[in-house]
Amino acid sequence: MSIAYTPWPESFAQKYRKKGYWTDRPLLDLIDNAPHENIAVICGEKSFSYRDLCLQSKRLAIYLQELGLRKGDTALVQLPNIAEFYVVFFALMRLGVAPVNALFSHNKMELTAYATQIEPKIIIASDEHALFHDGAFFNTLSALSKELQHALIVGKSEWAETLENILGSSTSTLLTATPSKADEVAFFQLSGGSTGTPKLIPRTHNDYFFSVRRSTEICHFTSATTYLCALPCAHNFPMSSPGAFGIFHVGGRVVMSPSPDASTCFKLIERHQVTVAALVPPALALWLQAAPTNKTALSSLQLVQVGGAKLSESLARQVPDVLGCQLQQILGMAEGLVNYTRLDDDLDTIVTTQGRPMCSLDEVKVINEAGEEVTVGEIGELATRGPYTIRGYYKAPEHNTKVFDSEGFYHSGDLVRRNDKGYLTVVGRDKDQINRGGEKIAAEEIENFLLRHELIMHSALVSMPDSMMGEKSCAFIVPKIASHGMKSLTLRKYLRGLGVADYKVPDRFEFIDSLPLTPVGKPNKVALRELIRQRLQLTSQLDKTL
Ligand code: AMP
Ligand code: DBH
Repeated sequence: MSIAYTPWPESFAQKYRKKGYWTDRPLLDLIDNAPHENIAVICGEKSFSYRDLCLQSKRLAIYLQELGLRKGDTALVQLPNIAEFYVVFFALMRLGVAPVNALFSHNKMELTAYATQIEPKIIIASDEHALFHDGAFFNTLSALSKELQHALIVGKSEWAETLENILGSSTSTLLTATPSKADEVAFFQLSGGSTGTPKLIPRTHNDYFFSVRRSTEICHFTSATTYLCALPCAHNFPMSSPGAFGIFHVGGRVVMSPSPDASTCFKLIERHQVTVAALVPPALALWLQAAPTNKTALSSLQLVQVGGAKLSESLARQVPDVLGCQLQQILGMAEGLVNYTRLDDDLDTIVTTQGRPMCSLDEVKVINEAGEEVTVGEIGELATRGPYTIRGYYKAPEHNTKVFDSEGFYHSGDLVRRNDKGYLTVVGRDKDQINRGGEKIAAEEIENFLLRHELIMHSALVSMPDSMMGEKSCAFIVPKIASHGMKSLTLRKYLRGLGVADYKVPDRFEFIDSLPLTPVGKPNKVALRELIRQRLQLTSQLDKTL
């Protein structure tokens, strides 16, 4: 059985194959065809050669095959930045089992939402995450999802089988399974989303492999490239732009970092002579602050890629001098389209744009509210289709009719300006999402959680400006009664108690008597954003005068 997804129309599929973009090879080739002696991943004091990745993923695949996992099944995976993330990923690829790779910061609510959608047969998680210290959460999930029968823990566990145990034991069983077909779903990416339920993005081998391959060409990755994976390894950016998968494709090295903070990363860069790092803007800002006293540690660094959220021109301009390396801006999305500034672009292009699409068959429209294309330099919404941009979210027919038009273009909700050379600059957003330094928060999801609170009548989540993160989140709350007694602290505790990921808990709560409304009666978020901006300005003025 294969996993359902919205396919590209046959005429497009033919075009992508003819051009050599789709090669009908499985993602498994990324490690199976790599030079086996090379070091693939360095993680703490351990290093894994490509041979290690192949053997370990095979051993795990045999175990999973014996458990009864079959092509077309799904898995829910949640691991921190460790080499085993790739062992697990490629083991699942060997069987044609499609994982959702949840972020390590995700919690009960997110994992439950994913499990409900994919009905996984297995959860593969880490003992480092509190949810998996015992079997309670697994039992709750398996009560909800009847397919869920197995758990595997990376680390120590008293209630589930461990990866270490499996890799340490021998077997005489042969691996008989084969990967899913290249035009079938390989795995699910996560969408930052703007709706109540987080949407899943089915990615096929063909489309993802192309995006990885083309990215390595644009970024000049070779077997001599050493890449620092400091962003969450499951995120599309460090996975595929060109990310760890790009490194595997060329036989280079990935160095895992548990966090993007400057002191951790600088030590790893120096120790392993890292040449490329990928960051979100807030992490870059911290690196720029820390770099002047650590210049020698960074001497191997050639390229810093920045994406996920808008990078200010002033920070961008500091990169060459302060970090002593080149900057590349990336506007990407887990739905597909990735734009890169090119390594040989002039400095102005690199610091003022977020790049241009990676291939000639990426079709990009910049459109006004009537859906008409605007002229060069004018602001409009970015809509796109192409060889690695999905045609529909997983099992979301209603939402799909809203964000994919009749020609198959994905309407990204990003407001951009395109210059005469096709480079895009992000100027805003027309989707109900907060981009908290690269971490996306769907407003509706949090509003729904808040509405479950017995003392809350209405809620609206909006972005507020923040010098470090670019944006933070502010929840406007209309209480049901005047004597509600709610405080920010109690609401934070309430959301954490529900099991919402920490980064989605609002940074600020504002209690008001009623929400301003638009003429059609929806919460007027433009007015609310303006209100919080003014309040913040007032507080900072007061701070200055005191
Ligand atoms: P997602 O759909 O969750 O993968 O998030 C992708 C979104 O992140 C894009 O649609 C943009 O809104 C935002 N994004 C990614 N890269 C950049 C960037 N370089 N500048 C501004 N926004 C970005
Ligand atoms: O934000 C993103 O989703 C993103 C940013 C840079 C992305 O998916 C990517 C590169 O591939």
